[in-house]
Amino acid sequence: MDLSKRKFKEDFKKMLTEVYSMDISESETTEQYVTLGNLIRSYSSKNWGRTNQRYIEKKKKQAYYFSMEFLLGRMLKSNLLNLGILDTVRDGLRDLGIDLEEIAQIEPDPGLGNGGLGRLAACFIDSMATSEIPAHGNGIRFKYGLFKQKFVNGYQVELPENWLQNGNVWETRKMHAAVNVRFYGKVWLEQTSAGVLEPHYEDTQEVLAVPYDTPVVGFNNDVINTLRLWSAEVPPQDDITDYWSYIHQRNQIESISEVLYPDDSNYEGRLLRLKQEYFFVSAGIQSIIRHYKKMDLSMNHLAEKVAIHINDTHPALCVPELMRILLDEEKMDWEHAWNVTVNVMSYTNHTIMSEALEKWPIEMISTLLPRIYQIICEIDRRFTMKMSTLFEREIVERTRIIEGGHVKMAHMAIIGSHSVNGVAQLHTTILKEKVLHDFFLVYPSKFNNKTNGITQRRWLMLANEPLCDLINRKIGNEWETTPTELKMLKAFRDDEKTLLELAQIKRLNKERFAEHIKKTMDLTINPDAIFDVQIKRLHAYKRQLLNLLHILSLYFQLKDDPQADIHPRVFIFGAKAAPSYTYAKQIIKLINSVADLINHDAAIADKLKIVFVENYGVSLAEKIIPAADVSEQISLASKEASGTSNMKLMLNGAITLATLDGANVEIRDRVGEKNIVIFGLREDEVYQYYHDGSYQSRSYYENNPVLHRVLNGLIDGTIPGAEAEGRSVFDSLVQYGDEYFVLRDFEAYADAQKHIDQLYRDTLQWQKMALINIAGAGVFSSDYTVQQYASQIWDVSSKVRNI
Ligand code: GPQ
Repeated sequence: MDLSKRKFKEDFKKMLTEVYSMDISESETTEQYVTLGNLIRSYSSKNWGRTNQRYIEKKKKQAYYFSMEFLLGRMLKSNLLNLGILDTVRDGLRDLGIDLEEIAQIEPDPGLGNGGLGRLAACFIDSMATSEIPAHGNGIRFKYGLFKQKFVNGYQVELPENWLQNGNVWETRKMHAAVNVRFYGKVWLEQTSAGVLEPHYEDTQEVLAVPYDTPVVGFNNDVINTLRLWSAEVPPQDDITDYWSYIHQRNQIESISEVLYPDDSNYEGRLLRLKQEYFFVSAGIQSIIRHYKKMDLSMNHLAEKVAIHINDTHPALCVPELMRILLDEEKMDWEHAWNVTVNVMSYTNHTIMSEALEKWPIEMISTLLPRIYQIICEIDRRFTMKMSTLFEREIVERTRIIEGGHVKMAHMAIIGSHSVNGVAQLHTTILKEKVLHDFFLVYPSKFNNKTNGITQRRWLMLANEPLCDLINRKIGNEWETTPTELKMLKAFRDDEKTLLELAQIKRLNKERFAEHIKKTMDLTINPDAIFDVQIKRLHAYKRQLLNLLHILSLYFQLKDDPQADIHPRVFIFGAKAAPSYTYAKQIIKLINSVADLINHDAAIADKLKIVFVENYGVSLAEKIIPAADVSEQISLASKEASGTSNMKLMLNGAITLATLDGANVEIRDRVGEKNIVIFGLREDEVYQYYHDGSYQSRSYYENNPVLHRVLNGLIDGTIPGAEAEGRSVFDSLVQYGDEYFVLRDFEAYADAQKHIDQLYRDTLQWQKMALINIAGAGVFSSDYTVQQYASQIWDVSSKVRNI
């Protein structure tokens, strides 16, 4: 948008008076933040309205991304950037004696997600608006986001994250768009005079779903889409007979949108979670249908105007819910309704880990959602009937929805969608050949790959301004809208001046991060050390343990030989563990205890340091990633569906140290083997081990002296304060089979780390690698990913840029 500095300053002062009756000298940062937020909203409101109007007038097909999680991160600077007024506002504020950075820090970081899955949804909505795709987010307005993590004596402690405490400047409550969602009760079908079956309900519980809309601003294009998050409330009642039972009922209802479940890649079969799933699914679909009806088209044409995306299985009830509306409310017959539903729905799978698969007990679904359960049964009946004529009995039994007393949500999502995608090439191949092979036989053409992506706006333009400036000086800014243009940087691969500038920027970012660590943790780290980063949820398959065992081996090496030729390292961890995930929490404690030991060992000095940041989340990631030299992507091959921190880190010039898992494979293909460090078992080797059952972790303990010493270190008192955790980890690795092949990959990992150490010593060579990584990161822009969803899955328009 066009905005002069003079106009901005006037507007800002005026808004401050309107909202707070204050002038600048009286105002504090909080007031300045709210004022700026309001101003941005008022700047965007015209285009928000216009975007919606345009969609309606042109009867555009629109896509709705249904996701339990949207891990947005702070929005102030991102909105300013996308509106094209970041510099103007920064300058204007400076004139007024206000520091934009300071204001930006005031904003709570909305943690409405656990990790990669939720962050992907946030990158996608940013990219959808930027790519001019008529597409919106649909989710839950959790009152409490993901817990705040504290370390107490090295243990993770969870505190509530009350992010709405001081209000939320970005959202608008839309009472007129509220809908009712029905739970519990009895349902029966009666034939009407017209001969159709009509459901009748008794004793249901009605919940009012109230939407809060947040603008999703496209980058420099006047497009503003909507993120609609639903809040659960009690429907208005004017005949409260029993006050206390009303209060009880109110609390119960409001608890639906109270808190995000903190489990990542893990199914926790609680009733409240099922309520949450149906709540935002039903509210979202009802509101889509309401909107569709304004176009005055027959329901038979719904799939020509609406696409609904099921992000993981959490919103899989979209399938029976749309069926319910088409059958019961729109009086469509089953075949037509089913045809419409399948054409509307598409589904993304995000993991092959079996513990993540949602299977709801029949008992629970049929009690909470009796009508939905009837419909699921009918979908299952028709599926098994049809498939029995085409496939072997075993295949039908393995693919049906209702089995063993449970409703299998992934099966429902696959059967009810026209598209099923994985999130990286390797992941999609494993789905087709292994995990979902039966379904691949049944529906080969439904399967497709959409490799994940990240938004270069948040993860480069905002997080790393110095690097962004350098890139713009070298190759111009076309990459901002056509990210593959970053490849032009390759022309500078042998240009010493550029490489030294790159080194200087990294050094600056590392100094900044070191200052932050000094301030927040009172820990001194040396910016000349290699900053080696592993930031992701704590999960056994991600193998933070492999990293830790290697750190211990370096520690022992330095204890034996203080002169050992090891380049100084700072190992940086950021990770939350699900509160009920005991093993993950033990690993957190162990890392913290090892950090204590090493960081306070005067003999080690600054040769080794461990920084485990508390409460890792989007805002911390924005500080860590620009300062990273090494990107740890060391999951057991086949287990990480894609990974996305790998993409953010390469975009910021970190060198990837990785197994051939998830999108690491595609990163290697982009940058070439010389510009990435690969180690460890490959996916086929892992499956071979599963097949022949020959893995004996104990033999690695017994036969590798370094590993032997390190593992003994876990149980011989070397690590004060973590005796129980050390024992538990030791046992899991040595006694109980080492499920994720940590010991098997240890030697290869240690060698790879040695290689990194050597490479880092040659600054120019290292920076050349970094430059090639940055230049190759463009394809991993979520702009391209969503453009592919738009054209290949949703069939909605977009402004496609050349890849
Ligand atoms: N992912 Cl199933 C999550 O973050 N949470 C989940 O519950 C599941 C998957 C991740 C997955 O582990 C990463 O490999 C992906 O990059 C990410 O989803 C986005 O697809």
